[in-house]
Amino acid sequence: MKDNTNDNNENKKLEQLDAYKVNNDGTRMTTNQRVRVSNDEESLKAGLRGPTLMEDFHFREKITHFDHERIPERVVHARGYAAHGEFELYESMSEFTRAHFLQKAGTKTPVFVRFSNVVGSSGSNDTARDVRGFAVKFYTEEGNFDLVGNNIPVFFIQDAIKFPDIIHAVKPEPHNEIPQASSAHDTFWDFVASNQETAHMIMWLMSDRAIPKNFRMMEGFGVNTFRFVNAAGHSKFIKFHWKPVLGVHSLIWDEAQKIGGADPDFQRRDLWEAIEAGFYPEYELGVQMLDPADEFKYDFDILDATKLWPEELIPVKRIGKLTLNRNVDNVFAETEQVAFHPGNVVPGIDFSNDPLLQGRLFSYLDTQLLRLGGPNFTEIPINRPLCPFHNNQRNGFSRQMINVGQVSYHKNSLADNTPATSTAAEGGYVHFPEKVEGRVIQGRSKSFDDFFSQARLFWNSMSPPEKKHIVDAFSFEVGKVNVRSIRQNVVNMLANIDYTLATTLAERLAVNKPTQQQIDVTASSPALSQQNTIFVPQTLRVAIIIGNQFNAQELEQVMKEFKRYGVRYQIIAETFEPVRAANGQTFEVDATFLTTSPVLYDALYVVGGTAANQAKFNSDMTAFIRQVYQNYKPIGIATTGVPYFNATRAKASEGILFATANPNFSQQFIQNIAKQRFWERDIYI
Ligand code: HDE
Repeated sequence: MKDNTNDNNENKKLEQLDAYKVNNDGTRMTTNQRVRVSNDEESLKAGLRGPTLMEDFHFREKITHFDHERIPERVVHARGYAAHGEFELYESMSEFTRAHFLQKAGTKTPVFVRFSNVVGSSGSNDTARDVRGFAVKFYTEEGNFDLVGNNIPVFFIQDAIKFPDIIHAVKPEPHNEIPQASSAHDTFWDFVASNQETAHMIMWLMSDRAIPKNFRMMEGFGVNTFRFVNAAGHSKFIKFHWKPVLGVHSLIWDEAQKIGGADPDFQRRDLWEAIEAGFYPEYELGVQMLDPADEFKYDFDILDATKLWPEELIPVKRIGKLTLNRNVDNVFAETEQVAFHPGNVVPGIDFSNDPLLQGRLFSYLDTQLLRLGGPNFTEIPINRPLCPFHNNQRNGFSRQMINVGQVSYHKNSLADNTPATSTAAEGGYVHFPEKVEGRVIQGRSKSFDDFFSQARLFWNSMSPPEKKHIVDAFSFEVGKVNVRSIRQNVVNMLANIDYTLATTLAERLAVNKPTQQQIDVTASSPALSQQNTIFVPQTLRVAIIIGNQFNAQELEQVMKEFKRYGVRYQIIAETFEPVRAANGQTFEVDATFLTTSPVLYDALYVVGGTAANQAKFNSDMTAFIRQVYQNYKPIGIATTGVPYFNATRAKASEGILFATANPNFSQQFIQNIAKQRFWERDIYI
């Protein structure tokens, strides 16, 4: 079988979508019946001041269509953003799986990826503290394979039957529909303390992972345990991972909240702009593989989705790269109508008995029936497989296929028993013949009972700044809980994970110290700390704050270095009037102090200078510098910028770099930008 992108790198999914695209530019307006419209501004009336007439079919069609424009938003993951791309395999995985798109090194498969927030409604703020969805649809020659993951490797609950409960608890409270896109409220924390299998997941949720800097710098995880099955029928248990090439980076809470106001579309804008600028987001696909003989080798149950497989125990093998290289043409048609389903697999990829996964296999197809209005959503262009599909399913709302012929049943003699089923050798999907036995029972395996060991493993793995962020996040979130007994229950629960964490919170939240002690786990997993991630300057964004009468040569030298390293920058000034250097050279302004905000940048270059309203300029400069300083970010100070920095009373410390008498300024500044944060900084000025 051929791969789905040809030698010219044309993406077959994009070609398929082309057939459905309509461009209205330069056309005449018509109704949906193709009648040319003569007037689109005045409805048909009985007299100029009279009532509108029923006969006005154009008016009725236009209004009716508008009235029906909305579809239900996703019950979870409503806020999302997507892009097209391709997946290229590094090496053949035929030893482990028969999936065709994983057979030959270099095979490219078109993909569509939708990132999302879980809790907020579709218009909510991007930077809310939340889990992020990372859903990938591979359009393979054997059909669509959906890897519907999150940016956190574990989940809140162990059995899908509790999914409506956790979601009801975290969504806005039903009596007043408050708060939007936030877990910082009574019902969520009541659920947590009443269902302590959530322990591991809430440690991740309170960590920096839940406020990713953007979609390009976060990991993805399949969470549930799947299987690879090879041509000989041998299987491995697997976990899927996505590893971002630019490393895993996060916002800090102060920024996340302020960005929510300054630019609620921060993360979708970031993705859109990176792709438009040719900085294509890249992620490596990794798999952890476990021989079925080792199923019971570890102190966690591999079917329990509240547990991860430590990478130090079971290594992540990187098998290919995903590149997002094209934005959508129409967000509704593509991003909103795309329908993911963990049950969309191809031969060679199979399921485990993870009770969360088993429930998901039911839910996703079911939810699309409501959201997309019936069973024919697989015919919507973004959902169509690349290969033709044939079966005896018929009719339903908005059917588009015109199935010809007399026969729509199996088995038959009239059509020579076609469409015919296929054996495994012919490419048919044959479920892995796992042996199962047991009594019918509503219960949970004892091996799922340890809620705290991995929660503590996670805590042990955090660096000091990461731990501080977790304590602060708990203080914020549980501090928003009104009912004291819930705050107490949460603190008591956390004492199982870390006694010091729990007592610090008890003090901050004015509840009693916990009586229980933490469990005895000393292990840590370095792979879990963002301190050990990749730090590179590429695609980070610098704010250049500037007046007039600066040194043009100095500025140009730094901007040249930015370009060399793929660092993006914006020139920010008092007005949009081009700024003028001491030598008369002018530079275009990208934003003003009014139209942008310091929290939107990764680093700051203080150039300074003169301005028409010097007092206002000085005050705007000081506020900008202080905010960046307090967010631990790198600051570079040009020779003309020194007085502005001094005026803030900020301390010259690590991450604060002066150009004065420093021939290596640009190089060092780039290194600081790559480092992103200087946690040792004393930010209280
Ligand atoms: Fe989902 N989830 N989920 N989920 N999920 C949905 O399907 C569900 C779970 C995830 O961008 C829904 O089409 C159950 C884990 C993503 O369109 C729904 C359980 C993981 C997306 C649903 C889970 C996910 C969804 C809502 C068992 C990480 C967005 C709209 C407890 C591996 C996909 C929809 C997109 C969406 C059910 C748990 C990831 C209701 C029952 C674990 C990324 O079907």
